[in-house]
Amino acid sequence: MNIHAPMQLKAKDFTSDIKPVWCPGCGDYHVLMSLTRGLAEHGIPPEKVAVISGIGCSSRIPAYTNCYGFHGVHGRSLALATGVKLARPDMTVVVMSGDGDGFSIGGNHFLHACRRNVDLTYVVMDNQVYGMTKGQPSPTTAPDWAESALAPSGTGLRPFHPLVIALASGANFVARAFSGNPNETARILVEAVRHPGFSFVEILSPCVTFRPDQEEWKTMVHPAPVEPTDDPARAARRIMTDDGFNIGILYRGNRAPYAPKIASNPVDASDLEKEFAL
Ligand SMILES: Cc1ncc(C[n+]2csc(CCOP(=O)(O)OP(=O)(O)O)c2C)c(N)n1
Ligand code: SF4
Repeated sequence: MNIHAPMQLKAKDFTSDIKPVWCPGCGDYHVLMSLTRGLAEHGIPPEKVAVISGIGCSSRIPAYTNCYGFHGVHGRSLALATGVKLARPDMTVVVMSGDGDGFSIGGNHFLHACRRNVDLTYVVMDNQVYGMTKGQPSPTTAPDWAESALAPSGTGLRPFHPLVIALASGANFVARAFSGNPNETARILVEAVRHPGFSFVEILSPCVTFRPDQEEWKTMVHPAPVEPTDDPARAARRIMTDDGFNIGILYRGNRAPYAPKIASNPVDASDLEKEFAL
């Protein structure tokens, strides 16, 4: 028997029996479906997968999977995931975040995770709003969105461009998906998980409660009209000039993942404790 051959798994093998509490119609239901389908297709059993998150509606996802999980603190999922992957390189580590969690409080961690290129898959469910805390603008909100009491005339601020920032910071795989296309999203997630190094996938995932205008996204998304490139400058130019609704794999890099040598004689924690004793 070839123990390295992918196993025949089904999406339900990755689904827990906890019922999601998202609002009816939230895009995150489809993201959960795509994630469990994608992991089944990848063929690694749930006990070899860790799903790590921060805080937000989107970050509830680990509880709804049957994998190892960590629902961490706001904006710090990448630090947790980096630790898990470096300590257990045999695990597949997927990080699930929202645009507030990932680009505001977690923005600095995002830059350095791209730069480090540890073999992680980072998925941000972008609904251009803070859903869990009732609809404040996030870093990806358009400047003229004026439905929040906190910014009644819009923020007037230039939105953050996650895909270009990921490229400029060194991410090794960059893609955009739409929650309303779960088969296509599952396919992109499989490729992201299989690609070595730091893979970043932005999933446009509507918040039906605070951004009902995002209903329109299903008519606006379209397949990216170009093949993925391994030239980051080319990918950045394309992404900077697209309409924000190009769906597909946009960049596949060749950088070797960061994999530090684990010391053969690890430090004993009790020795460290003695050094710092007062
Ligand atoms: C340190 C800290 N600051 C603020 C919060 C409050 N908070 C919880 S979720 C959230 C925003 C979540 O937005 P996003 O990541 O976009 O996820 P969504 O709910 O839209 O899926 C904020 C500000 C918190 N839990 N912890
Ligand atoms: S508030 Fe928005 S993001 Fe949160 S569960 Fe409801 S629809 Fe989804």
